[in-house]
Amino acid sequence: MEGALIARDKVGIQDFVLLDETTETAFLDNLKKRFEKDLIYTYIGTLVVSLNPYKELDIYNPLQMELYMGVTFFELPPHIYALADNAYHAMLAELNDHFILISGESGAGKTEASKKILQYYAFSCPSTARLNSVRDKMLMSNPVLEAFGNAKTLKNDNSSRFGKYMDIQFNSEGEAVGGHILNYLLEKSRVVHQNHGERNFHIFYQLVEGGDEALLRQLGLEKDCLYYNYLTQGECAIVSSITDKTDWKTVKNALKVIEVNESDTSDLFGVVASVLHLGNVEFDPDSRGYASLNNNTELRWVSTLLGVSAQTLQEGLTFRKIETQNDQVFSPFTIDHAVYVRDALAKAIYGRTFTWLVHQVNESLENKDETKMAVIGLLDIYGFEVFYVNSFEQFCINYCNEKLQQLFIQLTLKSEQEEYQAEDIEWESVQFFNNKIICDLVEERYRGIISILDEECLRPGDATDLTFLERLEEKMGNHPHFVTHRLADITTRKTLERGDFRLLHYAGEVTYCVVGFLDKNNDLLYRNIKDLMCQSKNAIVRECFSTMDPDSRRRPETVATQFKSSLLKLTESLLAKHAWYVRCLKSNESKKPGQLDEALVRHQVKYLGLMEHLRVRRAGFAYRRRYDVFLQRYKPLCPATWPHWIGLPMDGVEVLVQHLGYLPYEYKMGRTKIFIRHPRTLYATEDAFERCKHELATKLQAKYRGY
Ligand code: AOV
Ligand code: MG
Repeated sequence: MEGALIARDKVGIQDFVLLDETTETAFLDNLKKRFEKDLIYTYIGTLVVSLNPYKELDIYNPLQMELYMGVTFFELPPHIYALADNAYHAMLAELNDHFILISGESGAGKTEASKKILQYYAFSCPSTARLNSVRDKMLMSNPVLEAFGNAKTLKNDNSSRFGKYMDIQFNSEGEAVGGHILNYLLEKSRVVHQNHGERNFHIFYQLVEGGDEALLRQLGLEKDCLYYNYLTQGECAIVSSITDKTDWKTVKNALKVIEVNESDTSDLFGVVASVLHLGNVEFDPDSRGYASLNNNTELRWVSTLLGVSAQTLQEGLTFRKIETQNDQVFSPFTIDHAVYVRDALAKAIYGRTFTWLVHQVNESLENKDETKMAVIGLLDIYGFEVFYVNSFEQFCINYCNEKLQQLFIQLTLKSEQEEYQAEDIEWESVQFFNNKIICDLVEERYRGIISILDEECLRPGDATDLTFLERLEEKMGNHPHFVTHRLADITTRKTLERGDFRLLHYAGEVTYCVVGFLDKNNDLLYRNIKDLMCQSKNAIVRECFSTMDPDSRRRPETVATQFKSSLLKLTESLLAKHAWYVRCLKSNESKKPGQLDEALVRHQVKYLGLMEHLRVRRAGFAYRRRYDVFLQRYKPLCPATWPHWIGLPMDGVEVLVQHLGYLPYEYKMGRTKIFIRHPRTLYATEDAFERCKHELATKLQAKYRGY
């Protein structure tokens, strides 16, 4: 599993570890050469680099899957199946938990990779008739969660707007017996607002486009996406690459597979429709300029679908009732305020329903009676993203990517170091850019951006987004990764607005606009609206609102703090597992098939730390392999080991490499493995092996011709 036994071929090198030079140019040349031949996967040792081809390749069929089952890592051309298969067999052999970290920026191919891995397990793992349903549920959880949690953005037509970590649980027979999903921070703001060229979550369009007449009538919906305010802000409701109608059928079927019953399904569509109706609830100024409902039809639909009183809902959207000891005071809303409350309700209903859906998937995937032996976790989270305007959501998403990069750094350095130590081999360290400084900047207690944001959120009185920015400026001072208008030099100042701050992330700089930070972090909903939802006759809404606020007197944790804690928990659990990596690269910004934008790819190679990873792999010893495996492959090269070696594999390897003329500095003998310093040494051995095979084959042919 550790290093390639594959020599150069016409289509570049299959493992970067075997490149002659470790320059960025050589790295990119190799990627390019392979990409031109539709070879999108290349290894760095056991890490898979994947370059998005933006076109369907015929490399994911059952025949291919079969090919990769049970073969050692480097016997076949690089493939994500090889990684999946090796993680699986390692888990079975070592009886411990593994996880596959799939990372890369938005649109690089993470979600596709995670689906391919899941499909591979569904195909290749043994299964009994009873366990087939677990397999189907696992596969079918994808279209459901994607419908509700993915959307078209400017970066990706099917962009994940939530983070997902899925454990696949196996028994000792290697059968998949259950699963569990953890979801991270859904980008709820999309429900009520989409930037130009972007869409709301897929499910809305699927329902409107795909729902049959009877269902739409029952939900009071028009068969026209353009009719709905929440679907039209991005001005791209219909996109040719997205097949809403067909996807609707898949989702409906998938809901059955994951055991959402008819009544829940009907309530679920009720929620989706109620959000659309809410978006069309509009306000006009009354005689005093306060908000009054301009049309009751949409509100009545919301009240019907959610099973709540229309009167109370209308009141909740237009004024606040403040109870004093002897009196009731009515405080009417301005139009902006009413819109704000309406949107907050839409986001809350949708966000909580999404969490309900994940619970539902988990219940159906729950392993009820099998003994779980170990798990393979799949991590597929929203990738690093930079838009023209970046807000609280991008701040959270990019912070999450910093954490994953930090995890990668910790694990790759750690495991490499541990291996050398375990094998008693001297270790030469390689310099990394350690992004811990940026993680700290965001998350450090009392001093980090999240803490300062929370303080402002809790500060009574005049706290605003701009006072938050001022506090940041006071506290961050001259932090090398933080810039604002006030702290910037003249050249930078031109590109920064007064309400912006800029973070120099590991993957590049991002300018965040502070507008909405406090609000989104607080994510508050008025008490009376919450109470109303607790009385909803829609079972999902009732459940979501009554069970999720167990202690309503305590102020809930802010969004960013909750997110930070959940990422911390995730990191801790992942550190206890064996890691495998897929690093996804985006080939071009315009989603064009087969096109490679060299500058874009080079930038990703840089910030993902691929060159450093490669150097670490090669620092001391580029290649290592267990004695028995090495001996088994190369023993024909030495008369003393061919056809059989009697004795310890380690001694056999020593005899073999002496015979091959390895110089002392070229290799080291560890406890269980041979370590080879330079790929050239291995090339020579591999070339000799190829010649030897050829000679043997010729001899055999001659022998048969003789008969
Ligand atoms: P992401 O998950 O990394 O972005 P996706 O996996 O959704 O990116 O990939 C984006 C698009 O690229 C897909 O919809 C496909 O059209 C194409 N694509 C990706 N991988 C492949 C592949 N192996 N073969 C063919 N096409 C592919 V995000 O969720 O936005 O961070 O947030
Ligand atoms: Mg994705």
